[in-house]
Amino acid sequence: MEAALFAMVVSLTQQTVLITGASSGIGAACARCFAQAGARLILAARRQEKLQALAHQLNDQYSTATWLLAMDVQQPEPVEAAIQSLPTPWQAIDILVNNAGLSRGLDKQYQAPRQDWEEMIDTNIKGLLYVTRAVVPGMVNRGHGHVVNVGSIAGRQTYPGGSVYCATKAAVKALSEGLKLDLLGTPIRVTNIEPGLVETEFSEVRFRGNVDRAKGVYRGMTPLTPDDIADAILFAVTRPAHVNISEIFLMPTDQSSMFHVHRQAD
Ligand code: 8X3
Repeated sequence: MEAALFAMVVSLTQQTVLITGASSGIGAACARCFAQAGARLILAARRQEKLQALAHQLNDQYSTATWLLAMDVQQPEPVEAAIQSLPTPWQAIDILVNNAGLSRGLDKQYQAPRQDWEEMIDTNIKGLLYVTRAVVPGMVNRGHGHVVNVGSIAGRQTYPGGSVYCATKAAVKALSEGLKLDLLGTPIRVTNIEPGLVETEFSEVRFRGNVDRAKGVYRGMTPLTPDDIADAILFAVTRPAHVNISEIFLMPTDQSSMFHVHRQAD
């Protein structure tokens, strides 16, 4: 008998997926994408109203079972408590998407407000670590799991005014590599996804609600969408169990590096 050409891909039906920062952008797109693929979702974010609206929508559209977690990843004890307090049917998390992250300002390193640094470091590095620390031991005990960290092109190239944000994403790259090293010998997989320009609330948050400045980031070019990133993550988590997609680096066709973006004139 001929061997099958392609090994069976992993099905997401009834798999439990925890997504942080699920209320908008890439997190919400992952929720929709995983829901469509049949997963059950633990949606975590600070903004509960947005999570509730998303959960209703997913239930209507795909009959998705959801559990909502009011969680600020910057707070280690509450993160630990939230994961510990999951009801029994929700405790066995199969996939963790560490998506919660933000950027604040574009000030020079020697001038930036210290508070901006703290928020980025506390969310993008320490928050990711807190959630990982709370979830991965269960994966190891059950012998099953996949951690997806949302990194960035900013973890590969540093730009003026972005040094602390870029440092946090370089840290996500190192933490992804380190987690994979520490999990060697277990079946747990780790993926770092590194998008270039994606149009989300990201720039609005960076510029504290200055919509015009935020829109200028994507002016005259076609950025990636949150759905593009969710689609790439879906690819990584549905590969056969022996395949670990360690990194996915994706950019818009209109971008070739942090410093090279093709823009049409207005
Ligand atoms: C966001 C990408 O280029 O806006 O992670 O910093 S960039």
